[in-house]
Amino acid sequence: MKKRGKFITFEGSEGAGKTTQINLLKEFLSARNIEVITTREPGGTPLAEKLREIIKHFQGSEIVSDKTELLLMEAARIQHVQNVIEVALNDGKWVICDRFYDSTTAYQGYGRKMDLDFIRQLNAFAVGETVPDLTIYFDLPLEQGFERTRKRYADKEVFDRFESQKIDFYRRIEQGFKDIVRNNNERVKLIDASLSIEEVHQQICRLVNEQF
Ligand code: Z5A
Repeated sequence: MKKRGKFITFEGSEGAGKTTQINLLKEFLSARNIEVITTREPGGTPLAEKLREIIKHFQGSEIVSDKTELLLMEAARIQHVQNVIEVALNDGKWVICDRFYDSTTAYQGYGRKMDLDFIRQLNAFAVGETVPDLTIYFDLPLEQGFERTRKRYADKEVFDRFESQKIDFYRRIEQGFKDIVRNNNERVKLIDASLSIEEVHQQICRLVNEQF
């Protein structure tokens, strides 16, 4: 039987640099002959990607309840864990995932002000034993993240359901992530995401070398 792979998740606010760094970590690990898959949430399977589209871009006069958003996130996660993450880990591959259940705690729990204990139970129901071996939290002042994504927004006429939220929503999420880091200090490690792309990459490589 193959040795089970490692499961690494990246968390942080919008524009923190997660996607950029996931690609660099994949290159770093591949150069060490480690088989890696990269994936994202919500999404990662055909059905979960359809749910992502609905979660992010549903338009029309019908109001999307926060409860619906939460359950769609978890439904997408169940598909993803079962059909992609577990399969890869059991096959000895490492999995790097852009956001995972800490985002649900931060966005739906702190951001949408939904019951944190209920979210903890739902997260556990969705993932079972599939918990990350390491979570890297990208610490970046909100304004700096907004500045990084500003160019992307300049050409946009329609914003998705998260991009159109007010600053208070994002402040609550930031607080949520800070609490998650403090309460899970064995699993969740904070890096300074305000540095250059190369310096952030070096911090991540150091962490990965230390942990595994
Ligand atoms: N969501 C949720 O509510 N509940 C959940 O359970 C889950 C998710 C799983 C997914 O959106 C949304 O779903 C998200 C939370 C919610 N909504 N929000 N906000 P997404 O996947 O579209 O968005 P994102 O995860 O926030 O990713 P992002 O905006 O693409 O940011 P990123 O991946 O962290 O950053 P990046 O694309 O790598 O970099 C952004 C720009 O900065 C880019 O131009 C880079 O070239 C630049 N960059 C990157 N690093 C640096 C450094 N170090 N210096 C300078 N510039 C840099």
